[in-house]
Amino acid sequence: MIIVKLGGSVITKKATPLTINREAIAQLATTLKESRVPLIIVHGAGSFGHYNAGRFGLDSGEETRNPEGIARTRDSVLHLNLSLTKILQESGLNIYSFPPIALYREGKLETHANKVITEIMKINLIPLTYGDVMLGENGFRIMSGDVIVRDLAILLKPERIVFASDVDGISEKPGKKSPILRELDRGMIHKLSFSKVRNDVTGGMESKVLEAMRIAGQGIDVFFTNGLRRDRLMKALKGEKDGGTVIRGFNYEN
Ligand code: IP8
Repeated sequence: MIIVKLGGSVITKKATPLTINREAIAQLATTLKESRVPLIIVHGAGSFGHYNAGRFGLDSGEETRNPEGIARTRDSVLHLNLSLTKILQESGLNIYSFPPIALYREGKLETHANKVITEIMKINLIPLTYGDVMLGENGFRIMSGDVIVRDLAILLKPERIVFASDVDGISEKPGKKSPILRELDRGMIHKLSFSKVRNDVTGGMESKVLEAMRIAGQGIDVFFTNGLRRDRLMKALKGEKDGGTVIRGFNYEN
């Protein structure tokens, strides 16, 4: 099984609030279908959730007590989820979508999540969940889809993880001049610098790379690929080189 994170930068037009990227979703749906790999999909909130979370000052680090902010952010995430599910479904992917709260209790992934996902996948349905405003241990907070991917990876030990965004992979510095790294290892992390995060309340690429390192530390390969490019996404799904940047799985003891 492979866990794919469909980043908000692929499925929405990040610079335009509340706008989905219909063409990109239809194209990636075809690639996902053609890959024929058993999938779990987690999607980001893009110009839906991040827009409203930003507008109402909700932050991933802190508990939030703004009922209108929570309601509006959730509403926009649900809207995106429904639109995405519909397009994936129309492309022939049989999606079973559910909110992450179905898997968590007091901010922690429950072990019964394993059974939920296994039962869904047993009959060739594709589990789909998403970054959301979640009820955690101490009230509501924004939970990034990246954190859900990390928690699911640790619980389910998939073959690999694919983070799909609108760039080809990770480079040492932001900007087009710095080439995409084929592989990234622990020792290189401190050398990386990231562009300033805009329209994103959960920390953008930097926090994604940190979550990816935690996943790789469980012995699972993590790929960063461009979800807008069919060839690259397909290679990453298949675990082939040139799919983007890969962080090879390792064990902390080594
Ligand atoms: O886009 C963020 O999820 P992400 C969730 O996966 C909300 O980081 C509600 C902004």
